[in-house]
Amino acid sequence: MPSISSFPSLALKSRSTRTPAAPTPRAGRAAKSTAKSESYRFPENFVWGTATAAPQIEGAATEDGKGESIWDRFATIPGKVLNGDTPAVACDHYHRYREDFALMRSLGIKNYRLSLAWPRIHPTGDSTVNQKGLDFYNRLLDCALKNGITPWVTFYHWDLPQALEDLGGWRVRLIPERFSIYANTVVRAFGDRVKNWITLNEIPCFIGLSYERGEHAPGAKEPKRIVNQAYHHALLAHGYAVQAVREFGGRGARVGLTHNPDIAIPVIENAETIATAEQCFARDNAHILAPILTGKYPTEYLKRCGADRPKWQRGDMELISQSTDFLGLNVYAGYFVKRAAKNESSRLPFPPQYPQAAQNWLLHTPQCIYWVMRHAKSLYGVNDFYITENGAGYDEELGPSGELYDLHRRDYLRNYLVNVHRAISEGIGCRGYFLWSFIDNYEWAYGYGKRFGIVYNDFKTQKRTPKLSAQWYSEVIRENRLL
Ligand code: PNW
Repeated sequence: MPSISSFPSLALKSRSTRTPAAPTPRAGRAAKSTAKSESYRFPENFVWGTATAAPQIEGAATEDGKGESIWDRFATIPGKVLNGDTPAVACDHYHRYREDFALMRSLGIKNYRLSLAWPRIHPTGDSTVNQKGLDFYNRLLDCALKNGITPWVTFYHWDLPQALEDLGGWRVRLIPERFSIYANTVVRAFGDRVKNWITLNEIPCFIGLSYERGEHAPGAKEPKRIVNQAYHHALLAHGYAVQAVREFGGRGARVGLTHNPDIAIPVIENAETIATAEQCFARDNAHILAPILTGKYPTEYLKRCGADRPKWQRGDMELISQSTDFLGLNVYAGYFVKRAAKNESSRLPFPPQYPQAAQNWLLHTPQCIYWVMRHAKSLYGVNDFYITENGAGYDEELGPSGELYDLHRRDYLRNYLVNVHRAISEGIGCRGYFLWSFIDNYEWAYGYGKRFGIVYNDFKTQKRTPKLSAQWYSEVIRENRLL
């Protein structure tokens, strides 16, 4: 089992090798400075974790009966993914999960958000089950638990079985119905060991980027009416997954959606700008948060859609808005708003020199992680949040002696966590934080070019090397405070 100390490049010290601080003669001063270093402490039961997703790390794309996913197909279309990278091998986690859990354990990571590959379990998307797919996840979950790692399982992180895309994909109502079969299968199979379930990852990405903008699999550019209907079908899938957990999840099972909202940040924190930001937040997320949390599409949203509004059937809104146990939030970047005169936009443009990570949407806006929870609490009364993703991607290489001092990532993460702490200190119920990602992985249309991991992966040799940020995060978890 690799321990942290088997990665000597960062000279990581385990707790036992630490020398206790020597008593200082100037006791008064020392006491004061110790008190100071206690700032940014997190609540006792705060959940610290890391996150990944099946299609981004597993590989083994055609092994043991796995069916083709829309990402397996999309990646082979020339020009769709940078460098023509495919998820066929990724981090080869399918064969290396034991080493990966050992590494996680050595870093002190006790919560792990992963997703299950639908096409591994129902290869053609109908009710036929691939036992070898279930066997794999049985082995994987057992291994995580043996290492003291609690699994947080996402049903759907974008890898639709290609066979279902061929039947119309998220455009058609058949897909949430098929999803319901899949959700039942996995909760029945794993509900004895999995108690934390996440229904869907980022509806705006797997509908908006995938069926409207054509940037993600299956690469479609549909008119508004079809897109709005696809959003509705995703909401139905969420409802079916909640139902599956309630029916088969057993004692202590909890479930929630993971959403990646557009986040308006008041550029000046005065009452009027805060109100403007909250209105923007309500409008931007009206098609997802309102139906799920209030059981209704807001009138303003339906007006905006006009003739392209989604159609729903009797019972849909009840299914969609069943009560959940938490709201998962993936938080990367927000935008600033100012008070605006009538007919003027409140949204501020980002100047060209504004700091960002290696993708143009990854702007350094740490306050957004505070405002997303404050807006959601204020608008919908939700007060159980998990940050199910937060992180930053860069172009990175190991240094000359095999180390990676990713000060850029440490700084990004720390600034966001300061804002998580602010939320908690104001009584907002943020219960946990999952760093995206445990390991560099398949970054969708960017292929293997953008690295989000706190563990570096050499995709040629599959050698894992924790970066400086892994050491930093490991100590943050151990101390339960920002360091
Ligand atoms: C999320 N955007 O995706 C996903 O949940 C992860 O699978 C992904 O690797 C991670 O964030 C980093 O990208 C996003 O364009 C992809 O705004 C694109 C956007 C947001 C989130």
